[in-house]
Amino acid sequence: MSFERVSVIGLGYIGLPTAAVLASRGLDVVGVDVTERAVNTINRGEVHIVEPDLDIIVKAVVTTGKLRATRQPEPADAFMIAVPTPFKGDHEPDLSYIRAAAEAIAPVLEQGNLVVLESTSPVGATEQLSQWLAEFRPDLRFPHQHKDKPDVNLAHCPERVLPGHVLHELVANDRVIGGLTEGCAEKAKALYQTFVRGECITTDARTAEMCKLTENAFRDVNIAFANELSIIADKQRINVWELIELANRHPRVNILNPGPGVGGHCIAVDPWFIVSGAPEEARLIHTARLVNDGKPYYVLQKVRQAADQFKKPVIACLGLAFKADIDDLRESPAMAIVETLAREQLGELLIVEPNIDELPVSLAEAGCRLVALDEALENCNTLVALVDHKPFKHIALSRIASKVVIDTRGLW
Ligand code: SAJ
Repeated sequence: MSFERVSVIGLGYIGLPTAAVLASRGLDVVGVDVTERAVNTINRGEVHIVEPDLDIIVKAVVTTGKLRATRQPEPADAFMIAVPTPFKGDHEPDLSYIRAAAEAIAPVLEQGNLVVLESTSPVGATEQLSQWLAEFRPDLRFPHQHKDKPDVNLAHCPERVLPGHVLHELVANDRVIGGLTEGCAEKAKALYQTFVRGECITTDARTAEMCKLTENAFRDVNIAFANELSIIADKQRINVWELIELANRHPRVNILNPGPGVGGHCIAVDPWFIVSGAPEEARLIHTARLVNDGKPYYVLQKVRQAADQFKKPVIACLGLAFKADIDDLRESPAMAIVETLAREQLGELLIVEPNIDELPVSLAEAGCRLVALDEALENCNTLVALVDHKPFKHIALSRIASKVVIDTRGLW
């Protein structure tokens, strides 16, 4: 199967880099997004998200006319769906964005098309997508009904790129491609081989769905181990960083890093999809989520105890992002901690976040100040390290010796 025109539905952190890379390989790419601002920004050759080098490649492919954004889906050979899959209040997966994408592309689907679901999804979502498409287009044969020669081919190929390294990992990582039929998987493999240098391995859709969830749950469980260990070590008056460094000298031990909690929209979300699919069985995965979600409360308790020692606590909070050296504050445990401190009015809050120019409204309105690192170090009596951004690693120990320090990332 050859692909000349590909449509990417959802131009966010995954969709836009994917669209740009496909376009840079010479394919005609039509990006579709419901947000007018995103569409207009991209059509000017600019980007609405922060990711190293993405601006350069988007500018290049928009200038050559290989990438174009629109709000209205158009016919194409293949459709790649990269929309959010958040969870609802009860941690049940919310597939409404996938359903909306299905409804949007259904009118332009044609015989011979390929539809790939890239969004991280619970087991069964690709089949559900096939059912939705069939409802919208009863005139076409879909693979959940017709295993032999469906009119439209459907596969799941979960994204697995690390924010901050997306353009490299999009091309270099191996891809797991799960088809609703073997033919669907082979057709999707042909699409990915146009831009992936890693290996493209085919399987069925359910295994591919579970594979992505497994990768992120594996990391979550391992971080939970480190986070639990940090609390135990604290109680036993042991330095957890030294402890982990020593334990990791064993040839078969590799403990991850404790932190203030797990953030982002992947690791803290995807394990819940496993739990909701097998609530009785997923005991360890469920507990790991609770351990990681509980860590910010432990950090808060430490800060309260520290602030209690001062008549006028001046608390410097280093970092707001959900992890090091990015500007993404969404689902960030550091943000949650600082917001609670601000609400409780424990003292003066000095925030240092070198990757943003302005504090989020919730913090600005609560009277927090965004300051430079030097100013925070000069004026604070309590120092809380929440993110291991590069500039924080170079702080001279003599500058913090007289402060009460809560180092959640093992910076010093
Ligand atoms: N974290 C720790 N300790 C560690 C490692 C991470 O506390 O030792 C925290 C981070 O500070 C952050 C959170 O975990 O708050 C998640 O960060 P991350 O770097 O582990 O992962 P993400 O969310 O940026 O990206 C993950 C990646 N998945 C895996 O590494 C298995 C990425 O490959 C996926 O594509 C991405 O999720 C996704 O989109 O699903």
